[in-house]
Amino acid sequence: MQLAAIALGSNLGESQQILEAALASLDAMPNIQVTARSPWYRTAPVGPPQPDYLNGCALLATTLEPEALLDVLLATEAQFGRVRTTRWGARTLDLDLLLMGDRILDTPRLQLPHPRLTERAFVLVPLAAIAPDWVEPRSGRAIADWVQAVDCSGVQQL
Ligand code: A4P
Ligand code: MG
Repeated sequence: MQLAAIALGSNLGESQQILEAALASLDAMPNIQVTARSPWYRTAPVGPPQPDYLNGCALLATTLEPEALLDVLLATEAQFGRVRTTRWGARTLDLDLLLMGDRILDTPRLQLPHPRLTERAFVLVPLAAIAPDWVEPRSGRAIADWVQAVDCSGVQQL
């Protein structure tokens, strides 16, 4: 078993229902258990002008290898109607793999830890709510430290 941290986001459609359904769908898989989940947060969009997002994070216990877990996340996005248009554009469901144990991976398909994890309040605030002591392995600094280094004013708990 490995522990993985994922980020969930949506800013199109019935976002809260979509996020809840995505978590339930992941938890229903035989090789994944959702062991912790953050509250949902309304967040100001980063990138091009678009509606506010709902964001949250969850911890998954899984026997899957990172690449296989990414496949599950991409399939779950597709199941909930994600259509890729512009990079950083509006989406019904975005699932990012943030951390998996202390693994570091740099392949074209998968970078671990997620390369923008330490810059983004919409990821760090929910992650700090459930995993403040998790050490980001590239930097050696805990999530609780990273969240103090970003501007969290655009992130409001529902
Ligand atoms: N990929 C590589 N590493 C990873 C990883 N650790 N987790 C590859 C997930 N995917 C990873 O992703 C493109 C490809 O990245 C995947 O197929 C996978 O092979 P994508 O989800 O299609 O692309 P994207 O999400 O449009 O682009 P990108 O650069 O991943 O955007 P982000 O970083 O996900 O940002 N503002 C607010 N407030 N809240 C948000 O949630 N999200 C974004 C998207 C922009 N602004 C936002 C939010
Ligand atoms: Mg993404």
